[in-house]
Amino acid sequence: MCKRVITIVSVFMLSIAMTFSVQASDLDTHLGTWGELINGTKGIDVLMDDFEDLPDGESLVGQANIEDHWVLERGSGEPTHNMTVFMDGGQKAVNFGPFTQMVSKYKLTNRYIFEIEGKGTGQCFGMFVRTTGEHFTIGNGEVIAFYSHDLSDWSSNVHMGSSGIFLVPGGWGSDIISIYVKVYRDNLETKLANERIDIKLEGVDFGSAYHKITMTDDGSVLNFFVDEQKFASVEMSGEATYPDLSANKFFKSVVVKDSAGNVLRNVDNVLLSKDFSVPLIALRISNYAVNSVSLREYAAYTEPNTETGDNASLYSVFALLTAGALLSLVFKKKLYNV
Ligand SMILES: [Ca+2]
Repeated sequence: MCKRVITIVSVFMLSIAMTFSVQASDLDTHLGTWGELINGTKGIDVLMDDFEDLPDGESLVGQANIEDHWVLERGSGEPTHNMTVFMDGGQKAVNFGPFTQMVSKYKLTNRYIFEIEGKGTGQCFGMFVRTTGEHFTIGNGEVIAFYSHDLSDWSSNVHMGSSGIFLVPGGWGSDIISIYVKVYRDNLETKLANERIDIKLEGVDFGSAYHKITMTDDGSVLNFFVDEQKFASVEMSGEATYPDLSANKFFKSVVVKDSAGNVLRNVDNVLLSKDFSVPLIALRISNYAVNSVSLREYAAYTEPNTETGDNASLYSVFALLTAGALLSLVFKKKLYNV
């Protein structure tokens, strides 16, 4: 009887442990070392909008609670240039039409998470971090917004934007997410070019359902997730300036790695802002649906307090010794009946 109860309890405990081990996502594990959310430059700890309070069919442009935190910009000349609220499966999302962008008003210097729930397979939707927020004026006098073609290579539609690193979900296959690194190329009149790294994700279809796409940034390493599973990291280092494009500082190079830590690409002369990051989303052509967008800031990174860790270890050892002493007393009493 007693043995059966112990077996049942053991199986129950084991199944709980297994359930929790399965549920701990890569993102949860990653953020486990990040500490507390803070009241960042926004004055609130979570800047999140699921668009559910906005009127169906209306543009984001003119919505005060959106424009308090985001700069909404559109190309001119076509009525399709819009960001329009629509009902999608019982929830409200925003359809980003051609030549639109939604740019954070904040230059982030703390650690932060930039996250969207998005759906679409257009080649020209980009989710950017580590931009300077500037529209560069390139050699031929063209001003390059983030929804603009950067004129580097007309063989691909996705070469958009001025600075930063951006993700294009589904653009090169419904189960592929592409990482684009903006780079400076002195031999080009436009100076702007891109390095593209495609990553295939098993079981993901960016066109048929909303997927959570997360970019985390601690100031030196970026981590990228789809549905909380990590698919890449980017290590940023060095410093460079390109006075013909910007007065801001940039990292010199990045190393892009897969989720297992294997190096996928080393990229030099990158245009990733060094001193701050302006996150944004932009669409050049086609359409893309965004169900929610959020920015969360965390305190600046500090080394873990190892003294606390040592104390915790000591407490554990003390607890084990105490438990051992109690058990030996119980057994002693049983065996020798003292
Ligand atoms: Ca929504």
